[in-house]
Parts: sequence; C-alpha cells; structure tokens
Amino acid sequence: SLQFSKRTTKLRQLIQSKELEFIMEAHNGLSALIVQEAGFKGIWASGLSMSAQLGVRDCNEASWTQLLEVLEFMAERTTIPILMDGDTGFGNYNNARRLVRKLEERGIAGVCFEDKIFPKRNSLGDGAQELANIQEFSNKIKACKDFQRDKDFQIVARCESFIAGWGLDNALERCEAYRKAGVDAVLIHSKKSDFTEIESFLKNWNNRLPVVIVPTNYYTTPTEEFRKNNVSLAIWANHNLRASIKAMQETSKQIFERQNLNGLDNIATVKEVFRLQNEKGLEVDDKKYL
Ligand code: SPV
Ligand code: MG
Repeated sequence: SLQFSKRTTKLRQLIQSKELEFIMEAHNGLSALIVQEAGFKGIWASGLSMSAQLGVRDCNEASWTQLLEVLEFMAERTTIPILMDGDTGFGNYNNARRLVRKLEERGIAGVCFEDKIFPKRNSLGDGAQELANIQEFSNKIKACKDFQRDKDFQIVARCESFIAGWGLDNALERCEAYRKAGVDAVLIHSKKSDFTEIESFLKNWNNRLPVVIVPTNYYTTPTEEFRKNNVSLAIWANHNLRASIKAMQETSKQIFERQNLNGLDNIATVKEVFRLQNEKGLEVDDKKYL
C-alpha cells in the first residue's frame, strides 16, 4: 500500500500521522541514498547543507535552479520522499509557486517556506533576523497551495518568531495566519539549547496543525519529550554534512602529512563506492544492450 504510493502521499502520511516521525538531512545524490539505506522514511534537503556542499553561504548564494539540479540527483537515487528547504521561496508569491511547480515536476514531495526576507540568513547564526509581513507571507502560502497540481504535495510554513526574538504570542499569531492560508503543517524553530520555547509553543498551539521541529541546538532534549508534546516530525537537519566535513578534514590532513595511504581506517572501499553508484546495474544492462 504505502510502499507503492507516490512520494507526495508518503510525505503527507509522515507529516499528517499522529506518530512522531523523523527525516534526515542529505545534500546530494549520494547522501540521499545513504539516508534511505539507513532506514529513514524521508529526507530533508537542507538549505544549509546543500549550500555548504557547494562551498557557499546559506543566504541564497546558490540560485534556486542550482538547487533544483542537486534535488534532481537526490530524487533520482531514492524512492523515499524529499522535503525541500525552500528558504523564503526565492522572491514573492509568484517565484515561490513556480518553485513548487518545478519541484513537482522533479518528484520532490514537499517544500518548507520560512517567514523571512530574501536573501535569508541561517537561523542559527548571530545576526539580526528580519521577518516577513504576516499577510504577505500568508498569501504566498495560499498562492502555492492554489498552484500545486498534486493534492498531496506538502507545504510547510516555518515560523521564525523565536529566532528573530519576537516571542510566543507572535509565533502563535503567525502560525494561525498560515493555518488559515491553507498550509499543511507548521515548523516552529528555536536556537535555544533547551526545549522551553518549543514546548511553550506546542502547549498553546493545541494540535491545530501538525508541528515540525529542528532540534539542532536543543539536541539534549530526550526524544520522548517530542513525542509527549505531540511533535509530528523531527528533522535531523545537518548531521551528514557535519559528519562528512570531519571525515574529509581528517583524511586530507593525514594523507598530506604522511605522503602515503597507509592506516586510513575510516574510508569506504572503492567497492563500496561502486555499490552505491549501482555499477552492477550497468553491468547487467551492458550484457543486454552492448
Ligand atoms: C537547514 O537545514 O538549512 C535549516 C535548519 O533551515 S537551520 O539550519 O537550523 O536553519
Ligand atoms: Mg535552511
């Protein structure tokens, strides 16, 4: 049943179900496949990670069409749904809805838009954050919901009230406006190292729509707390990027210093690279077609 359903339907199920679900960050075709093989039911196409793997900042330095190309590789190598971090939608309602159309065409199951100003800044940085006008952002959401062709395509509205220092009442007001605009779920973000902001939101939100969270900074909170407070989806947002950075730094440093390839314990075999690329599949087809 669900195994054979469309990716949009699978993502809708992940987000709309009562169970707490988890999706994991990926930033290219290879990491997307690795996330799927680990057992995750969905992928977070993180803006931070996709930017970082291109070597640029997370403030819309990579264009939306450059990100579409990355997403195309991610979709090609996986069958589980991908939720794109769509930042602010790369412009006004018209730019955002065109992105929705292009994502649908490429098999991406949903997108998350945040209520900030283009070009956005990463939420975990120290700089000031400017929020979008509530009405304008609500209309952007509405335009995207009106424009999508697949009824199951998921649009998540991300509220940055806590990130910008505007507090709980502002967060509740914004999320209620986005709910009325027809969004499928809200993402409430916090950069505190504890769960207090998110917990206060969840207690007052009363399950009006599914809630998505990104516990990067409050990672010490037991997962059971998320479940108890009716979180719908938790995003492990950047941990494959960070794992790969550390591994590449250590490997490059060791090879540079030693001028040989001995004692590299934490690298994959070439055979494993071939497996991940599905070299086997081509061997089989070569016999048939060459
Ligand atoms: C991302 O992964 O790009 C996110 C989450 O948007 S955060 O980095 O916390 O803003
Ligand atoms: Mg982001």
